[in-house]
Amino acid sequence: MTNDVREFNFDGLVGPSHNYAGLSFGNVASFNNVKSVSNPRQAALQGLAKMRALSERGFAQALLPPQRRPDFALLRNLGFSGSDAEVVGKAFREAPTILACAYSASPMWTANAATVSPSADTADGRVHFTVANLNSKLHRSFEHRQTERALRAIFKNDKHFDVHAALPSTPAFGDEGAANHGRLCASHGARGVEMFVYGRVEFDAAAVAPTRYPARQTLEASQTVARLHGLEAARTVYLQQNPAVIDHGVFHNDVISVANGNVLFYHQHAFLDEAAALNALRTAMAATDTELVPVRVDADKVSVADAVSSYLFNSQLLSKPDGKMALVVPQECQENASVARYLQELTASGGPIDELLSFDLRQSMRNGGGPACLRLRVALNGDEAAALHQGVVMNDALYGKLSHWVEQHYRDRMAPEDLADPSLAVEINTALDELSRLLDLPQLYS
Ligand code: SUG
Repeated sequence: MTNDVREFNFDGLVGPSHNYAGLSFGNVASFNNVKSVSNPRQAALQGLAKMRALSERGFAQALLPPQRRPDFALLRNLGFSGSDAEVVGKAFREAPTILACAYSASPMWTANAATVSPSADTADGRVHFTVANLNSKLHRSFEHRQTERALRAIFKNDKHFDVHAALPSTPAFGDEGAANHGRLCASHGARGVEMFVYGRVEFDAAAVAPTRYPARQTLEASQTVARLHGLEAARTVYLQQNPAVIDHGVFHNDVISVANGNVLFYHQHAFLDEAAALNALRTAMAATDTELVPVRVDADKVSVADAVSSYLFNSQLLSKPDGKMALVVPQECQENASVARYLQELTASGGPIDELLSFDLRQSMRNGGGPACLRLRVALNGDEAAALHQGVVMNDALYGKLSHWVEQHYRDRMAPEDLADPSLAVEINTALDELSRLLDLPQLYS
C-alpha cells in the first residue's frame, strides 16, 4: 500500500500563555523581542487560519494540543513551595526567568516535538516517533513528558505506531526532533532517504562546532534516533550543519533548508561541506531509484542574514496533486526585497516549486517560529490514517469549535508581569480541560 499515502501536517495549537521571554539564546528573534507584549489570542488564531487554509486546499492537516502551563512540577522541583498561587508568587519574585520557562508556550513549535519515520522506511513497517528531549533550553527541556503523552494518545495503536521516549537528557544526546531531519523520496509512500542534520559531535573533540551560539543537535542523538526507528544504513544520511550559520542565528536546520519529495531547497551555506552533502544524498537516493533535485539559493541572491530574518527556508514545501510543489512562507518573506524578488524568480523558473502561499504568523515569528516550526510531518497510509485519533484532524467543524474556544479563553495581551497573576494558571486549566473534551482526548492532561 503506497499510493494512498498522504503527508499529514500536525500543527501546534498555540497555548494560552504565549509570551516573549527571550529564553532562546542563539535564536535572534526570541532575543530581539524579549519582554515585549504578546497577544496569545491572535497567535492561536493565526495558527488556526494557516491550518484551515491548508486543509481547505486539500492538504492533510491535524493538530497537536498545547501543554498545561505553568509546569508546576518544574517549579516545585526547583524549590518553590506552597499552594499553586504561592509557588507562582515566589518564583516571580525570586526567579522570574524560571517562571517564564515554566509558562512557555514553546510546544507550539511541533517540528521540535519528535522525529518521525514513516512505515515505508522502518524495519518493522510501523511509523516510529522519537520524542525530542530539547535539553539545550530549560523552557523546552520538560516538554517531552507531555509530548510523549499526547503522541501516545493520538497514535494509540501498536500495530501501526511506535512512540519512543526522549533520549537521555544529557549534552551528548541533544535532540531537537524533526527540525533537523528531512526525507527525500519519489513520493510520500515510497521508501525514502532520511537526512539527519547535526550541529556538533560530542564524542569527537576534533569535530568543528559553532563558537558564538550553541549547536543544539548532536550526531550521537541523530544516530540513536535512526537506530531506534530501524532505518537502513544505506538510506540514512548524516550531514553536519555549517557552524558559521549557526553563529548567525540558524539554530535549527529548518531555518536554512527544507526537503520534500525529491527536492532539497537549501541555502548555499547550509552545510559544512555542500558538495559532500549532495554526493551523500545522491548516493543514498540511488538506492531508491530517485534522482535528487537540488534547488540551491546562492548567497548573492539571499544572504544568510536575510534568510534568518525572513525565514525563507522555514517554509513548508508541499506536494500538489499535479506533481508540482507549493511553498508556504511567512509574510515576512514578501516584506524583504531580495527574498521577494528571489521568490518571484523561483516560481516563474519552470522548476518544481510553482506556487507561493503566504501567511501572517507574526506572533509566532517574533519568537523565531515560522510555518515549518509550527508543524510536524507524519506521512501515513490509509490504514495508519484511520488508526490515528480522529478528533485532532482539521476540518471546518473543528476549526469553528477551536476558534470559538480561543476567543472565549485566551487573553489578547500578555506582558512579562502578567505571569505573576495567580488567576492565569486557573484560567489555563479551565481552558485546557475544555479542550481535551472538545478533542475527545480525556487522557491528555490527567
Ligand atoms: O526553540 N523559540 C523556539 C523556536 C523554535 C523554532 N522551531 C524550529 N525552528 N523548528 C526555540 O528557540 C522562544 C521562547 C521565548 O523566548 O519566549 C523559543 O523558544
